[in-house]
Amino acid sequence: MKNLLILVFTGALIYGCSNSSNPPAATDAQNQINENQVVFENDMESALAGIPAWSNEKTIIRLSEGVKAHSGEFVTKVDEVDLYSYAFKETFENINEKLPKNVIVKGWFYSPVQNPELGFVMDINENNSTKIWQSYKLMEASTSVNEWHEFTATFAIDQPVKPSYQIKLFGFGAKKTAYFDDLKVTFEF
Ligand SMILES: [Ca+2]
Repeated sequence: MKNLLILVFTGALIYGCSNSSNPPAATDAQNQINENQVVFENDMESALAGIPAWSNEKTIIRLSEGVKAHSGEFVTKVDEVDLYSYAFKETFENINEKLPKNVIVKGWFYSPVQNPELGFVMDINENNSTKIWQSYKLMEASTSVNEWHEFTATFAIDQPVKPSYQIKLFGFGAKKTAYFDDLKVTFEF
């Protein structure tokens, strides 16, 4: 009985420890706000565990020195090797029964350099053949470097799409380093 108690206690400790270093996926929620809105949020903290509808985990990094993450410790990074960030990637039929009219991406970016090509992209494709492609420019000449900036990219889906089409949403750095954190994707129907 004593052994069993120790075992149970150790188990609780291990569970407690792993739980504190890897917070539960509460912030990776998909929320059906109402019949006209579905929201996906991701703060990158649990991204390495693999979250449905998100991909490109190799760009998720833990920031330890210098730049601080906007939330927690984890962000997604683009650079000369990884041109595209961690991405939301899903087919329309897996998001809702209806097809979206608008997609709104809110998030935060951080760039150590002026980068006029830094953008957030919506790519809608059929079997990897692009049907709609839009990029939202993130930096103006007056945008400060080495600081987190909030952005809101609104993409109108103004051409016919099919339920089987896939949508990808990601940051693009044109081979320069930048970080993204705390993405919130809202589909409006
Ligand atoms: Ca984070």
